[in-house]
Amino acid sequence: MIDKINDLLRRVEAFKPKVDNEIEEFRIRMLGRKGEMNDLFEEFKKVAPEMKKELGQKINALKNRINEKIAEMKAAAENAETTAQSQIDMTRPGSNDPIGSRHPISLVKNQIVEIFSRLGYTVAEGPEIEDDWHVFSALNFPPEHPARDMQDTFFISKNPDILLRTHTSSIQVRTMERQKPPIRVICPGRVFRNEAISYRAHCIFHQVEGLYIDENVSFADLKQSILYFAKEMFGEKARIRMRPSYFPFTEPSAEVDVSCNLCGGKGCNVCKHTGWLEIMGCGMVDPNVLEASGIDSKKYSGFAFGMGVERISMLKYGVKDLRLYFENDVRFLNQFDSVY
Ligand code: 2NM
Repeated sequence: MIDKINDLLRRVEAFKPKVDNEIEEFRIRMLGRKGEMNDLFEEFKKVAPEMKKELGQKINALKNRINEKIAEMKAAAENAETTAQSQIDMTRPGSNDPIGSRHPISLVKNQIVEIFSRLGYTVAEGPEIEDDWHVFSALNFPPEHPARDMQDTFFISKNPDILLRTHTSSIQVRTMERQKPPIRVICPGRVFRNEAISYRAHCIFHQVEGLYIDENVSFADLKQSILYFAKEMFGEKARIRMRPSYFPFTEPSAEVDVSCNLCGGKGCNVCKHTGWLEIMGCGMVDPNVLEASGIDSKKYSGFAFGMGVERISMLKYGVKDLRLYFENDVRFLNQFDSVY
């Protein structure tokens, strides 16, 4: 029996784990229910009584040594792990997370706002859920106007009429109600119209509208402001023309065209061989609209204009299909740089 004990001790001392989980295997093989120590204890039962004291001490010493050895091996394994961690090169450059680019709608919206801010306009915002007064009635829409139809406008409730705004003019009404002239505001925001989605229409889109009210504001002021905007947005060579039009809230009203920036006005596919691209509507604010918001139309006059951000962005970047703007395909979005 003494040989067996010495042999086991030698094997315990010689044991070197190659991987960490061999330590646990070793513990089970030595100390487990069917392990080598158990065999020894079984054999010990049969040992002659006069040998029991000496052999008992040796077996106990062996068992202690095994426990000690296991603790040593575990400590060494842990130590190796810490050493490995401390060998990570902390000076290596980190991996780069791409931060993306600003959406072309935000880009163009910011640019429009920035151009008008140079003319002294400040940004005003308002609620997307509006009442009839701020979207229609205060803007001189007659009671039977088609925009008031459920077909064209998303109503949340009828009587009282609560709806999703169909233009950001409601922000301008709120501004006129709140502020005394002179007023110079630029109003960006989402608007909602009940339209089928196509390459040129969506039920949610973005507008920027502007309003300028003071004494002696004229149509000439309007035209020069729009020309300045067109040159800043589409380049110094841009020219504009105005065509008579109709809006309930302006009189006179006009549509604004900019010379096609792709063909320089010679005629191409984008401008449908006319040399002109329609970019916005505008006009002199109707006296009824001024009075509805508590502004003296005898003393003050003003102009207003409105444009679709998607449309401006499509014309500026030559994007042929509106749906690209809300598919969130990074191959499309990556193509726009984020100066604004
Ligand atoms: C347009 C075209 C023409 C407009 C008018 C007003 C207000 F509030 F002053 F009456 N806000 N926006 C306006 C005028 C909007 O968008 C095509």
